[in-house]
Amino acid sequence: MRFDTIIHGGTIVTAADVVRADVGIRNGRIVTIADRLTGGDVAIDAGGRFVLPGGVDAHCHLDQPEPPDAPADAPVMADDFRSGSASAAFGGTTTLMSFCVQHKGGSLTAAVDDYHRRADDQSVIDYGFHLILTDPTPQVLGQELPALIRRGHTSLKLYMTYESLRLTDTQLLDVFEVARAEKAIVLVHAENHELLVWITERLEAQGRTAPYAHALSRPSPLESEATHRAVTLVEIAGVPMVVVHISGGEPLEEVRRARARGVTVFAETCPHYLTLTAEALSAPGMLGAKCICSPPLRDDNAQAGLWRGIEDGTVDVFNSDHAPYRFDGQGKLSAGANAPFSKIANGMPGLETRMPILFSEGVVKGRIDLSRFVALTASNNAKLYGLHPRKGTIAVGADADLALWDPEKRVVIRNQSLHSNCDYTPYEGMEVQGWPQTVMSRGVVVVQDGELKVAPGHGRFLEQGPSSAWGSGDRIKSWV
Ligand code: DUC
Ligand code: ZN
Ligand code: ZN
Repeated sequence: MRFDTIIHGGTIVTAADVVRADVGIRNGRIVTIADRLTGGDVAIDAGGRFVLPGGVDAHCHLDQPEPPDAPADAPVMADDFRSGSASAAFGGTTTLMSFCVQHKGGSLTAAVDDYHRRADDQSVIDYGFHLILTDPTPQVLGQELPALIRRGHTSLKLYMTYESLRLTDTQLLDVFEVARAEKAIVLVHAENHELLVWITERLEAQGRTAPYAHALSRPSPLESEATHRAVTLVEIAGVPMVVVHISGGEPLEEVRRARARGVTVFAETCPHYLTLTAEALSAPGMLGAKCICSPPLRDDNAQAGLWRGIEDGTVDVFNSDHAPYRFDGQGKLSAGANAPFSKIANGMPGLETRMPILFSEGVVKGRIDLSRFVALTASNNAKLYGLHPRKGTIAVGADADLALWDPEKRVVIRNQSLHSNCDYTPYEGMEVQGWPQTVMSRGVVVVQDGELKVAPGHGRFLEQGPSSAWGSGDRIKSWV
């Protein structure tokens, strides 16, 4: 058999196995996996490295527009699909899922059309869109949403906080009802809005507006309560849910308890919650603003709880929540050089460093094995968001999206070596072990030895199938 490319001399890692084998690629797909292959137009020597499925980062924000009525000084995202996707590829990720936001008073379908204009012909890796639904009007619930889910947008993100994005519990239930009818999966940002506004008002009245106070304004019980409430709502409505960006062991416990009683709920956490604490918000001057995100960074105990969840299988997916706002210009401090924490854009960059950080802190430090690493960074995302088995695994028929991973390579993370347009990384100076040497998307080398090898537009839009969470039948019970 002839192949366009063969990869030989590597060790293939999937979420199930670790095997020494060669990979044969034709027309962008994996067509053979065998002990020894010859006959490739191109032969790539993996040189004993790991051959991993390219990462699937199912939580990143790229070129996300602000609402039309946002003030002129509203922050602007540093990365569009061009820079964001390149940054992802340099860190071993070959599929990204970004968020297409409907603004209140606007059409969801129009938001999707606009987001295609922002993404198409820009990305260097394949990409899909979760839908952020903020205004569940009868038109949106009755027509636009069902049509968009049938067009392959089978995942919806819903917010319980942020004035411009949040839904009430009743609205959440209305959306869940449609999600159930159309077999979509929901991603929920779980924080108790009224509680955090109430605390923020008191902190501001006391003059405590510096970045460190952001963490005080959103304590862990407020996230646990909202997680518990979200679980209750999806349990009643009968729809699968991913609780996104879980910040510590306490909210994770709500997921554990829900699962134990049979609720179909999944857990996501992110690199910053595993490696940074709220201490980072107390950096001199306004530097702590770099690490403002929501839910906020917490403490060692919360981190230890998350690691337990990574180790025992409670955490399903590990995503960056890349939300890049520059420290200069119209970014983090767009509302002023000494802006109160409540006016500082939430989020930090992380697409490029996501896989190296989990490999280094998880695999190298002996907390998880290689297959669990692949499950967390690629396979589980592909399954949950209807992209499996095309993405997230190494199997005959799958897209040849691969990362040839050097497990020995040590890198001191420096923003100047990363490829996002953000002007800082929260991991500046952190040493990691493990970095991809070669990254391929549909059989094409995208990154090789630190160089980008494809032009924007290589990446294609991905229509999602139904989430694996729905299984084969009606096993998710509804109470109504
Ligand atoms: N929180 C979010 O909800 N989204 C982007 C980043 C963040 O910190
Ligand atoms: Zn969120
Ligand atoms: Zn996010």
